Amino acid sequence: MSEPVPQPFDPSAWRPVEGFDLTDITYHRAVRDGRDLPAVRIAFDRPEVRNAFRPQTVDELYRALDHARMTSDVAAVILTGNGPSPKDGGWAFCSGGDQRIRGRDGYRYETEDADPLAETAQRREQIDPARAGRLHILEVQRLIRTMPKVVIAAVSGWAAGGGHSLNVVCDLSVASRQHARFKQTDANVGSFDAGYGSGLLARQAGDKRAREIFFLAREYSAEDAERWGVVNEVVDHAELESTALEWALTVAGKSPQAIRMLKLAFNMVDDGLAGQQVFAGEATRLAYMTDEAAEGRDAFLERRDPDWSRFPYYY
Ligand code: S0N
Repeated sequence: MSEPVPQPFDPSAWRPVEGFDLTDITYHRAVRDGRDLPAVRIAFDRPEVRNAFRPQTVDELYRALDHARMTSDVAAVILTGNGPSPKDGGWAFCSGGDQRIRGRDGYRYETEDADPLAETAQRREQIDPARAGRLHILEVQRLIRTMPKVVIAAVSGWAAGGGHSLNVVCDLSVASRQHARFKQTDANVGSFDAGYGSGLLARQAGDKRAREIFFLAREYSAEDAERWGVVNEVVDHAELESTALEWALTVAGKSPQAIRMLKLAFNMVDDGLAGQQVFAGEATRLAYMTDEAAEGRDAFLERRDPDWSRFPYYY
């Protein structure tokens, strides 16, 4: 008898988020004693291909992340990969773009068993020219990066290619000691994440190490990833999601405004004017709450000169 596979996912701790018709990911809200907790779990659900993403996957991922962004009582998002693979028991966080359909992003699978390479008339009809060649995983990266909430990668298995980059762009990462493995395969398959996937990796691991990870595409372990700064902590596989949830709830115990400002401040130094714009939007929102800003607005509406005398030039 083989050992039972330890499952990091505890179904009793989560309920499916309603209103989503999903095929490629799962989306859950944390619950305890019948009450919602301020954390959600989004998981790739294509374990038979090491959780590679196709356009449908990316669309679903974006929708779930954006819903989490706009849900006001959600403080943190856990991003992970379901497993194990029904084929061979392997685990994956995400193995990046589905190489069978890369560059053919206009394709929409109607059935799971459709041969992605078969150029049938029926398949050609499924092409949406508006979507052809879309690299919209980068939109997901930007959403993770700019959403004013903490996104935690729970690396349940392989993080390869675009999946490696997704781990890099998450705010915090916890990795499975037994199953997490890392490999930046982009250059093996003629692909290159020349944005966050390489730039932030160099920030995290150092420039030489990041070049090694991309140029040599060697496999590295969860312990290596922790030592190099690509993940925060390595835990036993069975404890992966309970650890991620504990972190999410710890974040939820902090001041929401402070967490928002901190995340956007961490980003700003690397994100140029785009980062400044996101940070500044939050600063403007805060400024609107002051009596000083209200005075400017009211003076305009009341057709009088503003009276700034109550507001100091120096704090
Ligand atoms: C992950 C690896 C290392 C795991 O190896 P292992 O454990 O030996 O498993 P395999 O036997 O290789 O795989 C099991 C089954 O899963 C299929 N599969 C695995 N990965 C993919 C994939 N990415 N696409 C399609 N299928 C995949 C295998 O074929 C196998 O299937 P069966 O059982 O039927 O034989 C190893 O699998 C591996 O190296 N995978 C490929 C990793 C990779 O190169 N990914 C792509 C890298 N590039 C990107 O991700 C770029 C995409 C992207 O993010 C992007 C960024 C910027 C701009 C555009 C894009 C874009 O969207 O393209």
